Amino acid sequence: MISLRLILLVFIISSSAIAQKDYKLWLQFDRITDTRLASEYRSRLQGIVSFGNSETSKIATKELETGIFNMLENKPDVLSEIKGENKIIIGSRAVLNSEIQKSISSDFDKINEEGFIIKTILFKNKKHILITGKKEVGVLYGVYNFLRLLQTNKSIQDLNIADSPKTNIRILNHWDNLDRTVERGYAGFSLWNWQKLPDFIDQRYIDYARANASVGINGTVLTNVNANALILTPQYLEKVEALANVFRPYGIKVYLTARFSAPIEIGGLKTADPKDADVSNWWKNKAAEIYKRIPDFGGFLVKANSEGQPGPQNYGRDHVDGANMLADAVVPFGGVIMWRAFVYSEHDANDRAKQAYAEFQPYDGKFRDNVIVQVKNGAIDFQPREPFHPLFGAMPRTPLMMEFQITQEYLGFSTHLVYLPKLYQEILESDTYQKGKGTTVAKVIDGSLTKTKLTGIAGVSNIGNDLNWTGHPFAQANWYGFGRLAWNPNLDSETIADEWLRCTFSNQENFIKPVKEMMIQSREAVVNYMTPYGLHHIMDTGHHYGPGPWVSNLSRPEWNPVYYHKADKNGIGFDRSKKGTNATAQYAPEIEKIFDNLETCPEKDLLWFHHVSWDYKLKNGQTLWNGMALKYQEGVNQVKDMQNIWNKTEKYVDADRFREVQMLLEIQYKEAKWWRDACLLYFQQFSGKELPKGVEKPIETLEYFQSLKFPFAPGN
Ligand code: BDP
Repeated sequence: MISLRLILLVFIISSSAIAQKDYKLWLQFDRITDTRLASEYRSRLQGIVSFGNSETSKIATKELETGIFNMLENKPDVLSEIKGENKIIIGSRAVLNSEIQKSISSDFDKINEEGFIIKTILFKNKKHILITGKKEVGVLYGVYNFLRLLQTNKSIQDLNIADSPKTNIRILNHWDNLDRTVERGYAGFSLWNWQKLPDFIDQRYIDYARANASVGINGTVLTNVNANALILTPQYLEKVEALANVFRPYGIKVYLTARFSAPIEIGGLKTADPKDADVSNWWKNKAAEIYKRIPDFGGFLVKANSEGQPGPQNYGRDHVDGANMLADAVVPFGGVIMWRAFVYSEHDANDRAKQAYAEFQPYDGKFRDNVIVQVKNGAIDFQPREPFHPLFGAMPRTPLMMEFQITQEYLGFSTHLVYLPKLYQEILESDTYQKGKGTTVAKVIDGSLTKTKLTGIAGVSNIGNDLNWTGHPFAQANWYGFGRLAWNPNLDSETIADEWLRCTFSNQENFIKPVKEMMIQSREAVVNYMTPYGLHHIMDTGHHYGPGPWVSNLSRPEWNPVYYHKADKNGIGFDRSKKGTNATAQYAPEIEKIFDNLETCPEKDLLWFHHVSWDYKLKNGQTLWNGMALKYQEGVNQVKDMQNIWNKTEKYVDADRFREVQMLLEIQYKEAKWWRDACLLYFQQFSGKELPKGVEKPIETLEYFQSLKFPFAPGN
């Protein structure tokens, strides 16, 4: 009996330990094992002097205290004045000791309102480390960045760091429904427990805010873009207010999605016409009601006249009318409207990729100052690879914000290890040529090109109530990396992977080097085994799980994979060149020329822009058919490589996460083969050619793959 209890106890303890490791994300603050370094840190961190007593500054102090304690097993004293040497001094400019404030006053010129300074200073001839910012939240960001120096084993000898976020709105978009299901969510249910709010504050809300603040995310849209008007009723606003109160000290503003027809659905009006005075008044009153509860409410995110959502076009008005009407409602309170450009119409089957540009580009310069147009990274829909969205090069007089998808709707859900910052970086680095060479997407969205004040990056969240937040332990890196790139769109994704690995797992070089390699290659792997050479949107219908290049029976043409790959006897690919839909003309002439010409079009985007014959000679000398088949195989091989790398990491990683990732990689390997076989068997019907040497023969038939059905695939 006793031994059974003991076993149970051990089980409980060990399973909560599993939860803890995974749960703690990149904020593990593991003991520093390098003894020389640890003792050096200890000698320099002999106490904390904290100026200021706001909620935010209390959090900053606590983070420093516990972070240092966990990493160095040394509880630093929290002191009320600066005595002796080697203290960490924290506080915003306004509350700092006046002597220190004066001595570093010119450093404040280097940062913006949310920036921070970490600097080794002399105070009364003694060395200390100062962490400061213009605002309290800057101090908090500084603290997390300082802790990251320790987590990644960096020197803290002579520090002189001044850093600021390059964009204003760094925001997660939660596609969370009020019933707690998450559209395209693969990590459980929504974190927001609406039923228990506002009175029950789940510790997870705090941990969520903390994780976001640690990478500089400063906004969250709580609700799905396919919006429910009920969130705007007092019953729910009270709950939203409770969340806003939790997030505020972490520098995070709350935003909501606005259902355009809300004035009818919850307001009792007959219309939602943006030009109707009652409608605009209804929104003005609604905004006032929200701001009364939540003075720092961020504003609204709107999906209008897209995929069946209501919008201004229902009343013969346009996007500008709709966005500006809402903008006027929130402007007295400092709110913004994030108006999405993700539109495509059932009345125009010509080329979906052209539609957002066609609809939005003519509105350039017509939106109010507090409107920012939110554009997906590519012109179709969050595919494993897309060329950058042409709108980024075409609306110089309109603030544009980036929308990335962090949740892996089209990239294997939360079972595939795909390191997305690599994809994000590819887009951010793309040259739009808007104002000549070097006008990258990053420069468009950080405002450095157009000098716009309103800038932002949104990420469609991959977070749910799974113990490990994101379903796959490595999907945590996508949340982390999104935050880091939102802070600075010019950061390098490999550096971010390095940081994340050290903070999340281990500083051992023998672990970091291969695993970083594995993360970097994972993005190309998924492109190869799903959609090589510019193929896109050939996922199975509705849920988008697994391959479905054969799907052709959906009511709207552009919902069918066959619309996108256009495979026939002559070849494969979507001709978007001048000879085809002329989508290439939506890019600046320098880019248009490159994409338009089969010879100069990058091969990675080949079938995105061209319909190419099966015998077309690729740069490596292979025919397109052979090259494509070999790419599918390469993707499978790359997953095998990833498995081999991971299998050697056992001694660096806790047993639970090791095993978890190992099992997930096994699924990924199985599914990569599924993708390869299903796609090649299907396309082979058109090419009529044998598989080249080096490509494994499928074991199943095409009919088998076509028969697979997943009625309960998650996120749908
Ligand atoms: C598509 C998703 C759909 C979203 C839509 C959007 O399949 O669930 O509602 O994007 O971004 O990719 O609005």
